[in-house]
Amino acid sequence: MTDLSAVKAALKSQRIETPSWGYGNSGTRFKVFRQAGVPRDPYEKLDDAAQVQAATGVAPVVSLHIPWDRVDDFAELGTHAKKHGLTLGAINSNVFQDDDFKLGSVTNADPAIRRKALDHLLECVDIMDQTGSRDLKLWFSDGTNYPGQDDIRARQDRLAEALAAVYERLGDDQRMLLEYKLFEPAFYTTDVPDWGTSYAHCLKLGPKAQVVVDTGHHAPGTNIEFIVAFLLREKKLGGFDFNSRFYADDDLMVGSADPFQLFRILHEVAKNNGLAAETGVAFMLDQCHNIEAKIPAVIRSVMNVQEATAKALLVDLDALTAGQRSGDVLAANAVLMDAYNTDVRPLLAEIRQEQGLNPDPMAAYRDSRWQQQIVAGRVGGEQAGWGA
Ligand code: PSV
Ligand code: MN
Ligand code: MN
Repeated sequence: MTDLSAVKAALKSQRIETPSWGYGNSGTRFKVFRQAGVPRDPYEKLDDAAQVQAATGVAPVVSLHIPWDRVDDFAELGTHAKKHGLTLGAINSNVFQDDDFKLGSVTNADPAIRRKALDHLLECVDIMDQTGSRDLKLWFSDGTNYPGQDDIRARQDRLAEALAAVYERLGDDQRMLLEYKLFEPAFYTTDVPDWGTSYAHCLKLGPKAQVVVDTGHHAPGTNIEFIVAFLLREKKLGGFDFNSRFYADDDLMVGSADPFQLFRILHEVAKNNGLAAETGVAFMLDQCHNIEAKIPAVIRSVMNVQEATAKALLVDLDALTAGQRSGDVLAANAVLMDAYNTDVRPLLAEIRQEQGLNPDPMAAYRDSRWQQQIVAGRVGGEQAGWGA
């Protein structure tokens, strides 16, 4: 039997981190569709994130991307966040949008370019000191397009050297999260293509280096929940970049294409104590809302993570273990499916009411009339966007 009060407590204490870039304009390489009322600077992105927090109560942390969110005074940005009941979360580094990094950043054959990339990563740690952020998220677009283009092994050596220098610079309460991605923009080799490569580097670096699982960064059919279970067992799961995909790195709303997969992932998290704050698993979104309204899309995404988490928490672990130990394949599978097939929306509505929130976060946002306010008020200036 599951203890409903424990389930409720776990759902109330879960924290879902929203990405600053999810509030800005974005698109594909074919077209960016600009939306009215989109933030013009990082301060306004936080104002929008505050609306998500007001509607859901579980999204008080916002990830930043440097240089997209560069400001003169990060401490002041932190104060602005605090005024809105928010804190600044992971600092996402960016060594993929500078012409110098065409052939790679930290793995580039040219030592001067490697130095430039490393300096950016170290600057991100300086920013973390000012924002109070715990996590530095590292994603490298580094790789090659053609066989023979560069030495695969030498690039690993260069990567290891840069990671060690960043690791050395981290404070006692700071971590680096190494993200992997199968391909894109590199199409032949990628220098951190999979969890195994990320894990091997993190293991060598030490306890402050952990793997981040972006759910859109695998080959189709990859069993992500296996990766999650493995990394949790090794205490190397730093967090998630949640999003959803049909084909490649689609960055769609988490849980939209395959809610069952999201449930399976969160079952491994819940079962292996990954929801406990002290485990340090960061539940971040990494999404772009190209055609849908952005703030409601982030709210919907937070709700999708909550629903999958609620179902995961409802799994009757005693019955599951009994089925597994006795080799009753069908019984064990049925326990999991029973939880997945439970409609948890009334439970989540009840929890929200207990927290003094509107039971329907989408309605809460509509009723706030924030959308009308920003469409009318945010005129002039350059709207922020992916890469702005
Ligand atoms: C790369 O595809 C990635 O997932 C990394 O996390 C980047 O920082 C992010 O997307 C930007 O949207
Ligand atoms: Mn990501
Ligand atoms: Mn991605």
